[in-house]
Amino acid sequence: QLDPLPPITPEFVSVLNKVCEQCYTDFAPDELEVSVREHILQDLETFVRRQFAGARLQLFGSSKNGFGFRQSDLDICMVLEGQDDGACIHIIESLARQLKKHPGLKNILPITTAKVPIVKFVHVRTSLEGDISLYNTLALHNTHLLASYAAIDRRVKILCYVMKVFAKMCDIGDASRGSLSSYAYTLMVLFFLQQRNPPIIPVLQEIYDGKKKPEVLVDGWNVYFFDDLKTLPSRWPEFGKNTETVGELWLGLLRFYTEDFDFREHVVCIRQQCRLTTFNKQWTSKYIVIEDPFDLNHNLGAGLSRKMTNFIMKAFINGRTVFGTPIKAFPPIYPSQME
Ligand code: 3AT
Ligand code: MG
Repeated sequence: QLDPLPPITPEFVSVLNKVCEQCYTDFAPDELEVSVREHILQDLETFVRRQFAGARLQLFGSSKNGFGFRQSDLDICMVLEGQDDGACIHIIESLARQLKKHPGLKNILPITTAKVPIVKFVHVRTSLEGDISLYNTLALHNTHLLASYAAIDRRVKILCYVMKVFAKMCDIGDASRGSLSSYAYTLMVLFFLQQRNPPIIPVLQEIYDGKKKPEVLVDGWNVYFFDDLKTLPSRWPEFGKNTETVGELWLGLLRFYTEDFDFREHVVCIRQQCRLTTFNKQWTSKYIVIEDPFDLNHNLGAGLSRKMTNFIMKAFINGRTVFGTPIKAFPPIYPSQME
């Protein structure tokens, strides 16, 4: 038998809110750290241009999406003006050779076998890890999408930090070791906030003038979303209606993914309000299905093994006990029961 748990009193919620807030204040970079990242980027661009005259470097990922940690890696996208994305591997190899000559960098490692070829490096003075990818244009757009959601409501930002801290502490947040990426967990938080009643955030990809959604094609996918956030209050009737605290929302999120959300049937999908099913997507043999908001063929959960899925679900279930709302019955939607 477990020790009796504290009741969910107003005091308890107040402590929980503080803990959530603290995930943000303890881990978010300050202005100086943000400007250091920009500085490193500028320096790298100048250096790279010695060999690749038309090169343009841009930060993306958590350096730009509003959910960065002090020690988050530097995700950099390189574009060569006047050239398309052919000969990627060749460019990555020659970029790596050039970066080896940069005195401020170490551990240069080209990775040309991955879906997105990259050069990894470590910035000596700050010990920040970084990678440069080529023509990773969709990632620039999904970064901007996440940044827009983060800018709508402070609770979005805080909850995404809580989720990332939780994922790191439970060791379920490293895609290179078979679990899910930070990006995937962020999508899970955003989806939950869209499904809340009343919702905290809208579906930005579904707000537009006229009958037809505008088409902005990148790599064959429509990357349109509503980003004129100043006018959102007049465009979205639900704006500001939800008054829950971050602590309540965190408990709500743990409950949502252990009790309400049916992983067998449904897809974590932030591009539409209407529920999308694994059957619609023909992704029924997968355990946790998270659809990329732009690249609709991309399931962020595709690499999960059955064992890892259970490990992740157990982290959520244990999370409920840790945060004082243990699950009463074994969840009927537990992915391992899916076979
Ligand atoms: P960290 O703070 O670095 O953990 P992050 O959001 O920067 O969080 P990553 O460094 O793993 O996450 O990824 C950098 C960006 O690359 C985030 C997203 O724009 C893109 N990205 C990452 N994983 C995927 C994926 N599986 N599919 C599509 N885009 C991805
Ligand atoms: Mg990153």
